[in-house]
Amino acid sequence: MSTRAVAGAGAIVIFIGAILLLGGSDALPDGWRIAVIGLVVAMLALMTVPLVQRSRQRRAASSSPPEQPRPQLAAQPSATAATAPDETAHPDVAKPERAPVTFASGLASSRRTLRDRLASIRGRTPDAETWESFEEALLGADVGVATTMATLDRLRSAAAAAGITEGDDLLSALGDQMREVLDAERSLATSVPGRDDATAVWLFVGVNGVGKTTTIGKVGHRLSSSGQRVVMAAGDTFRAAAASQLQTWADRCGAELISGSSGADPSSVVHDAVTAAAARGADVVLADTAGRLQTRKNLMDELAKVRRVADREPGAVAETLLVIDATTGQNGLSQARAFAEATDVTGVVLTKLDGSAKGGIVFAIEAELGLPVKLVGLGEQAEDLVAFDPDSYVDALLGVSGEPQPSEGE
Ligand SMILES: Nc1nc2c(ncn2[C@@H]2O[C@H](COP(=O)(O)OP(=O)(O)OP(=O)(O)O)[C@@H](O)[C@H]2O)c(=O)[nH]1
Ligand SMILES: [Mg+2]
Repeated sequence: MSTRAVAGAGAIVIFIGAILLLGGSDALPDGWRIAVIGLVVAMLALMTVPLVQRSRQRRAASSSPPEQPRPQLAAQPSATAATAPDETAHPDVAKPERAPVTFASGLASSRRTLRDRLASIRGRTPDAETWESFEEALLGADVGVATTMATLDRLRSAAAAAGITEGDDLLSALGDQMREVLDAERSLATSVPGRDDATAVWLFVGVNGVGKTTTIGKVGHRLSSSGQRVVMAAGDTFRAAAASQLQTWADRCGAELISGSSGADPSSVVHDAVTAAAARGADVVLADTAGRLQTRKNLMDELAKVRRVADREPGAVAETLLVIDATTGQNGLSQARAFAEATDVTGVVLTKLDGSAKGGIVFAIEAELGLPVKLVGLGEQAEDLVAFDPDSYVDALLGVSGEPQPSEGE
């Protein structure tokens, strides 16, 4: 029965009871009088119970602490700032010491994969089996069929011309040949020729989850540490958590973040960021963009528009960096082709090389597409970004010189 019904019935019973009781002592026999009194008392008690309950609830509510925000579920690794290490989250917990990440240590697993295959080449006269081992080794490191075949053809000619009769010399010749291919200019521009006064914009593009936002965080860390003033543009307006992920990185390196509302035109966000950066005299704008499939024409057109707008006064696009995940394999090549067509890519950032045995993709990208690999991601921390160094790359990959790293588990 509801509180209202009880109150209504109670009121009627009390009213009738009062008339009967007050109507005169003769109106009711004694037995009935006692029954009516009992009924009235019972109804009064019934009506009081909900009132007492309600007042108890009110008292409890006023003395309880304010409602806490609900704990967030852990986000997907590629989806939010939770993927970025947050030192401020546990200020009292000392970070464990960690060996500095080096290019060679990042290539350890690629080298491990290659080492056994290349071992069969060393110390013996090259024969059909040697060439097969070469082919397997290069394909296994994700150099790709076309580049592997072209490389081995050139190597055969070079070996014949130089009269090479030792497997070790053949490996050295391959190293030389790779260095020749990897001779691109790799510096990162902070100005555009003829537009020195414009604010430099570095645009980061690529498919979903390759590490664009993380790379911006790492690059921001690098630039800020060297005294540059950085503004970040949250050009990924597609994914709700993208701006807050970038905000975490911006906070960490003291950069300013310019973002727009969810679903806003990414071009306008980048334009706002460039305008703000120019007004504040910042050195470079690092512009994030939403991940997109290279096969989606409308999304590639959107990217071309972002680039055009970013390149307008007061900004100038100094770098368009295509971010490629080293674990993706040969699909990275088709990504590179499509993005280069849409946005004039000036360089490649190869991420996640730390978790990949496919370091050969670098060679394929440069040999087939002529795009310089400028930076390499070797982990998830702010410091885990190094410049690409062709000599260390060839040495680490082929084991031509330099001893295997202790981290290789030897
Ligand atoms: N091991 C390793 N992980 C990396 C590296 N770079 C990025 N990651 C991780 O890759 C995941 C995706 O990184 P994001 O920066 O969010 O990738 P994104 O390209 O911005 O993703 P979308 O915006 O969703 O397209 C995160 O878990 C990063 O921590 C790297 O060099 N090494
Ligand atoms: Mg992102």
